[in-house]
Formats: sequence, C-alpha cells, structure tokens
Amino acid sequence: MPEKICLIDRYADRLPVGAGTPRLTLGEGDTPLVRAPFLESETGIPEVWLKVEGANPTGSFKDRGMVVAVAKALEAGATSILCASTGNTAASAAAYAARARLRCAVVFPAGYVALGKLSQAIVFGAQVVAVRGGFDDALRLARDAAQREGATLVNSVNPLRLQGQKTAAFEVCEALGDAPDALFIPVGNAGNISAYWLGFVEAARSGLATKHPRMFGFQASGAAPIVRGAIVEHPETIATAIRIGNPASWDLAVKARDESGGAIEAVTDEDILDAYSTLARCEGIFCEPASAAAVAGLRLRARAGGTQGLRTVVCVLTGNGLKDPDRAMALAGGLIEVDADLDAVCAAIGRPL
Ligand code: AN7
Repeated sequence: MPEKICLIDRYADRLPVGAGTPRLTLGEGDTPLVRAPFLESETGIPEVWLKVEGANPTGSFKDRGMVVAVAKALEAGATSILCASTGNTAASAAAYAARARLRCAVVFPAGYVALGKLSQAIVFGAQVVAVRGGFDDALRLARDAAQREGATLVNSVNPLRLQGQKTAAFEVCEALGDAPDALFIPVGNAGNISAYWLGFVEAARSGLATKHPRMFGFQASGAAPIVRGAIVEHPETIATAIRIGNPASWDLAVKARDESGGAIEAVTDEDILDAYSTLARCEGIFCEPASAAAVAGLRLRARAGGTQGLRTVVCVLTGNGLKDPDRAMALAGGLIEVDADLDAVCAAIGRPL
C-alpha cells in the first residue's frame, strides 16, 4: 500500500515550499466531508456538509498549518519552536516538533485548556507553561519570548500557518466540484476564516471553482470582539478554544467577511451546547464545543431567514470532541451502576442517564 500523499507534496505548487523543504508528515489533511441530513431537514437547505477536521492526526485543523510552519522551520535550520495556545495549536506544534525532533514550548492560559489537549502537549514532550492570564496575555508573552530566546513562533501570526490551512478550502472545492454557496466557521484568533478565504480566492482564480462562498464566522457571545468592534478584556465562554478577546488576524477576518458578502456573528454558550449535542445525537458526529459554534450559527441564521437562497453550505468542524471529555461527561447526570444481574440490568436500561 502506498502511503497517503503528504499535504506538502499534494499542494506543493500552491504552497511556499521548494524541493529543499522537508516532506514532513503525520498524515494530515484529506479529511472527510460528510453530509448532514438532520441539519438539512431542520434548516431547509438542500445540501449541508460537515468538514470533519477532527480527523486530522492530532484531532484538529491546526495540523494543516503546523506541518508547513514546522517543515519551513526545519528547512531554515531552526532548533526550537514556541506558541501560545488555547490547546489545539499546542497539541499540533508538540506533535510535529516531536516528529521533526525539534524542541517545543507552549504557553497556555492557566485553567482554561481542555484535558485532551493538555495531555497531548505533555505526551509529545513539549515544555508546558501555564500563565496566570488569558490567551491574549499568553500570545503577547510567546511573541516576546520567541524573540528573546531565538525560537520560531508558530502561532497563526506566522503566515506559513495560514498557507497550510488554506488547503482545506481546496479540498472542499475538489470534493463538491465547486465552491459552496456559504462556509460556516468558528472564529477565535481569526486565522482559519482568513486562511479559508485565501484558499477560496485562489481556487476561483485557478479554475478549481467558479465562484466564492459567502463567509459566515461565529464567535462565542462572551468572547466576540469582532462582532462588537472592540477588544474584550475578559473573554468568557465554555468553548475554551475560542476564548479570545483580541484576535491576531482581526483585519484579515473582516476582509474575508466583507469581500465575500458574509457576516461575523455571536452565538451564546447555550446555542453552542445545543448544537454540540445535536451534532452528536442526530448526526453521529462528536466535535468539540468551539466547532459546534459554526453549526449553532447556521441554525440561528436559518431560523431568522438568513440562509435564503443558499443551496450548498459547508460547516467546518474544527476539532474532535474527544479533546474535551469533561464537557461531554457534563451532559450525563451520572453513570448508572448495578449488580451483575439480568433483572437489575434490564431495569436500568431505559432509565435516562
Ligand atoms: C477547535 O489552539 O487559537 O479563528 O490556540 O481550537 O483560527 O483561531 C484554537 C482555535 C476553532 C478558532 N476551533 O480558530 C489555539 C487556538 C477550534 C480551535 C478555533 C480554534 P481561529
């Protein structure tokens, strides 16, 4: 069996890589695009597709950008990489650093990183630093530390990250035979919405697509600086991945929104959790809460008549649900435990969790 072609090779002609760029890979990209029949019936949109980015090697879309950033760091002779993260960037950086045998340090907001992500950073051998502050503090410190320590910063302020992440837009166009009418996507540090827009613009220019999608981004209502047009000093949301008050790619996201005729809107934690359990229970797809923000936004818009005229839409499910087991367990009131006895088991079946 030939190995899956690595993302860098597959898109070498559209990425800033050369013959001398190491073909680093953990099997990233080429993720499933899955139809969502329940959401189609609920919203009345003829085609709703889910881009399941949780199927990437470390369980999030970050792997697409990280493989390019780390390969280029290797090519440039770097020996260490550094990032700030709400969790997924760190998990991805730590994995690719391990693969490339580079040193990696990650800076987290203390107390606000989902358990799965934290355990990934640890098991991949990164130096984990939790700072008493939010993500925005962590990013500022990581930028300064990278400069002082001479490490390569692999946050999405590194343009190579967006270059790698734009490949998801190519895959969507390849799978559908054209761009969708609209893309629904969560917004945190605002790198991914910017990367998708970059990809869709390039896809249209190269003939891979005949049109651009409208870009609909969603922030959590307690962490919605772009929606409010002002920095949020103390962002709060259960979707810790997007608990960000001052997005680094703010201007690029606004450009994507405006050039595409889209919108960036807020969804409440309640809407996010409702979308999260609906995706799991009605579509069989387990994503993390931040990812469910895109679907929460789709449902909200559909209810308000804001999806009229859309025939084909794609929601980006950015991360795997297993990243945040605590959130999943909170849906159950408690586990039922009984004696190893048939009557007891049958009595328990049918009782709600
Ligand atoms: C699952 O890992 O910012 O708008 O440090 O993990 O490109 O930031 C993660 C962000 C959406 C938002 N969904 O994407 C980090 C980090 C998930 C995420 C986002 C993140 P951006």
